[in-house]
Amino acid sequence: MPRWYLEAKGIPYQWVQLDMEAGEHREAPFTAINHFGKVPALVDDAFTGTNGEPLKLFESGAILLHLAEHYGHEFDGPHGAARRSLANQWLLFANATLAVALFVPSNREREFPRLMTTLNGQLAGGRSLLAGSGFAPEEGDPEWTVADCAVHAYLAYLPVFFPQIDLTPYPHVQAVISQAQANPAYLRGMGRE
Ligand SMILES: N[C@@H](CCC(=O)N[C@@H](CS)C(=O)NCC(=O)O)C(=O)O
Repeated sequence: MPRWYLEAKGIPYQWVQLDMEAGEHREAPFTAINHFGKVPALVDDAFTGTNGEPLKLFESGAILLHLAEHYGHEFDGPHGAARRSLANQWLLFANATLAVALFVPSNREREFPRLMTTLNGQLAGGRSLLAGSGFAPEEGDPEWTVADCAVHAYLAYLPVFFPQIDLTPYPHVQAVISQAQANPAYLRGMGRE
């Protein structure tokens, strides 16, 4: 997700690919960045952490919010505070609610149709999730936001991890998935271009 955002916003970055089959993510030096040994993680040397070293971040949602604030400048405008709160809401929804509904099998049957039906409505007309939240974009506001990045990225995982799931009841979700799959920044973010 963070790599899609970096690509979409044209933010320069250096990508470090770990050999996860060999367990590189569970060893030093990576565990000095994320003690839990999970990806993604970010080192941002434009910011100094509390120990005087470059700022290290883990959790995709925290990384995305950092990028959206400091590089995407999504919260600079007159409604920046509200936009930030909505970004927090959608990132927590993506990582704490949507991901759990998709990837925890015991939750999938109960939660999936309910969440997809509502998301399908929020995505109608190809609008940004912030617009779906009743937040009318103003001139200069980004139309594709960090909230869209996080939620669209999880939706785009669906055909990859669960090709058996029938998405035809959710045409707006299907449209978002097709757009992501044809989006050059998404493909670069997935390392496919
Ligand atoms: N909630 C975390 C999830 C991190 C996570 O579980 N990453 C997986 C890859 S998607 C991982 O590193 N798995 C390897 C492992 O746990 O050893 C986030 O969004 O960053």
